[in-house]
Amino acid sequence: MNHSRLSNIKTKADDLAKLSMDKHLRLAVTGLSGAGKTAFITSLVNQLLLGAENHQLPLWKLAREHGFLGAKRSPQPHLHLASFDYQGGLAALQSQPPSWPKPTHGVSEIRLKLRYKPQSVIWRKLSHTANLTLDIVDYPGEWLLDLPLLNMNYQQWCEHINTGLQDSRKAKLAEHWQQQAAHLDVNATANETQVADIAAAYTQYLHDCKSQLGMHHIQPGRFVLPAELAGAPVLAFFPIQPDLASTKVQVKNSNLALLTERFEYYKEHVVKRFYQQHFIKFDRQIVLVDCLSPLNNGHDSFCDMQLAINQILHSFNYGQSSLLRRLFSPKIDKLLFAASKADHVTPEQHTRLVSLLSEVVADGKRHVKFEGIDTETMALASIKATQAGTAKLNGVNIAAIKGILQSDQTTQKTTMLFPGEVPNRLPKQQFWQNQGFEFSPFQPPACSPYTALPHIRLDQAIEFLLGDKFR
Ligand SMILES: Nc1nc2c(ncn2[C@@H]2O[C@H](COP(=O)(O)OP(=O)(O)OP(=O)(O)O)[C@@H](O)[C@H]2O)c(=O)[nH]1
Ligand SMILES: [Mg+2]
Repeated sequence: MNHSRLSNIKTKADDLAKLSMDKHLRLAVTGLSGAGKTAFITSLVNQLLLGAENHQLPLWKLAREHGFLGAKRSPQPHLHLASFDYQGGLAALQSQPPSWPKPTHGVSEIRLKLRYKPQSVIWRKLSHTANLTLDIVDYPGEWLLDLPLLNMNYQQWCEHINTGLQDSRKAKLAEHWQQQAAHLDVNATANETQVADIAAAYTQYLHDCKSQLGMHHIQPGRFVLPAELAGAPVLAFFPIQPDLASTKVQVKNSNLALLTERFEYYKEHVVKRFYQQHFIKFDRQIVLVDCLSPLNNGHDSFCDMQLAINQILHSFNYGQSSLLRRLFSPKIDKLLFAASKADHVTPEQHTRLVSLLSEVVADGKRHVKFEGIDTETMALASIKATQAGTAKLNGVNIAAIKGILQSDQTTQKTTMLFPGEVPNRLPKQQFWQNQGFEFSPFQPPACSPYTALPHIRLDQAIEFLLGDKFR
């Protein structure tokens, strides 16, 4: 064989090796509003960008064995989307006093290219280094709650909202909107102004449910965080009494026809588009659940969080799939359930937090396991804001946490506290009557540009979510 043919074959083999060494992974970071998605993404990106210099990742095998060479930001795939504001989040964390990255108001994405030494001997023979492209999308948690709407028609949605009003506290907040809605003649010719006014009252009701009751079940989610849809007629609808909402007997051009049409338009053009653009193409998923804030807010808030998170899990695509099938119809094949903000409780309570989370997500987990996918449950803190220590109570040493409470931002006073015992099972009503839980938000830690953000088990999460990709 002549020299040029040999080198040609070698180039082709190198190209082939390069092709198979360049892997791609889309990570779904899922969670209700305030669960800690943006903090997780910020910390994950930070840990990866600090590369081989980051010595805070002992539970990630690749980093432990010096196989991780580093990461860089790459141009994101969708040019019409905002870029994830990593720099903004980091600047907030590094400011004096430090503050948390801002709540999310729209979709953004970030792409990282990770370079590593392949772990398997065979791959290493083909190439000394390989790349993994990692895509992550951030979005407001509220928008996720709209996914279950895709399986409902207008009347079913009215029934769903009506059932929720059996909760007396919600019913109280709904009074103003319902009084206004009672004056609407559903069969009269559509009156856009009246419909817009009632929709505004319904939107206010959703805001009140969120701020006063700590409820997550805010539907439609765009009503509270409309982004570019603010003021658009697609957000001017609301649920009515289910018996009046039949989609079969509708007078043409009536108020009912208008409400139904807007509901369907919202599903088709807002929810489905969001879903198709961002939610059907994932390979791995982390579901972040803040179990602690609802423990503060009471029984109804806790049940509402549980229902919301389990409903959402039915909206994703799960299942094992071959390499070829993954190219055309990717499915999530590994899912991590993570109890976020674990730095709010003392370390020996993390096992209780994990047991609690397992019960919270039991329904969704059954659904996912049925598809044969690999799941794990853990407690983590993306950005660790407290230190574990001990405090003396009545002469006895008890485990405690210490940090600067968000409420002490001006004085910067350090507080040592024991937040209460995390229940290891789904708590009953009595939990809030007898014991309760004192969850107080902490200021983030003082962060330096030269060291990675402090965390709890973020490396274990990386190992589970990405570990097998580095073979
Ligand atoms: N102590 C502690 N607090 C955290 C951590 N992660 C998030 N938080 C707190 O939770 C708040 C909400 O976190 P985000 O990351 O903004 O939550 P999100 O899921 O992105 O919320 P949306 O954007 O509203 O959907 C933060 O502002 C912090 O107060 C953590 O690891 N430790
Ligand atoms: Mg966010």
